[in-house]
Amino acid sequence: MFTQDMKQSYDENGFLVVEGLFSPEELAGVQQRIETLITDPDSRHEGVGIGREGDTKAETKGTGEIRGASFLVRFDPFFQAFARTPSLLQHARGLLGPRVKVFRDQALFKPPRGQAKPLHQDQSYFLVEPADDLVTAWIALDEATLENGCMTYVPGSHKHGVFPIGHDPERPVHHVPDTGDLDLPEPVHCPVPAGSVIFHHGCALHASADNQTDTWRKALIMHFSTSEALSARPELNEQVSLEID
Ligand SMILES: O=C(O)CCC(=O)C(=O)O
Repeated sequence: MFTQDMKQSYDENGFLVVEGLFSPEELAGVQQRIETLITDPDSRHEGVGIGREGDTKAETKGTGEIRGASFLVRFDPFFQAFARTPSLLQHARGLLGPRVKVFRDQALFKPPRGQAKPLHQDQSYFLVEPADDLVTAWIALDEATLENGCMTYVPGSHKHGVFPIGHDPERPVHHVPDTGDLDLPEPVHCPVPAGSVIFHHGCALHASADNQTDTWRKALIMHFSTSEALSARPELNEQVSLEID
């Protein structure tokens, strides 16, 4: 059940960990679908994209293990039904208000020994306005641990808006937030069991480390916004994953 204490904690920290929001039974179908996608990427619905470990570097693009997917919710009715799970929507509406949509969706699988996701803000890519109207629901499909690259957040970082961005020549697509001389707190690691959901503000600085294990660490990610919010990047408004309210 969503409570006002949860909202208060989210407002203060910029993220909210909800353990066990999905039961093993609710999660089983999604886990199965993702296993199939990983073993047979060609089976995916038309429109669903896949990314590979090499894609973050121009010279290795298209190589390596499957690292992620885009638009499962937008193009696959199975994932649309999952996005409408009442307990998930109750939390999204509790954080955003009564009318929400899935602005965009993706999945990040972090294969065995897979690479880190460096520190970033979702809003530096999505530019949804108003800036408070984007909440990411990061859904753990496996247990996420310190060893396999659980999510890590800088508490309170969402209060500073979208930081100017720099670029890392090694990772051309990645936005590197420039936090200047701000004295931000140490990042907090958030290990969670499968079925947990971490909700984070679109401006919260977050990252995940390398997967140092021989097993996958998979997550489905839904970026919720209020129904009326729009991105300053008009092309993104043409690609909304799922209108809900
Ligand atoms: O799953 C991860 O490791 C990173 C996910 C992420 O950056 C996000 O949900 O915005």
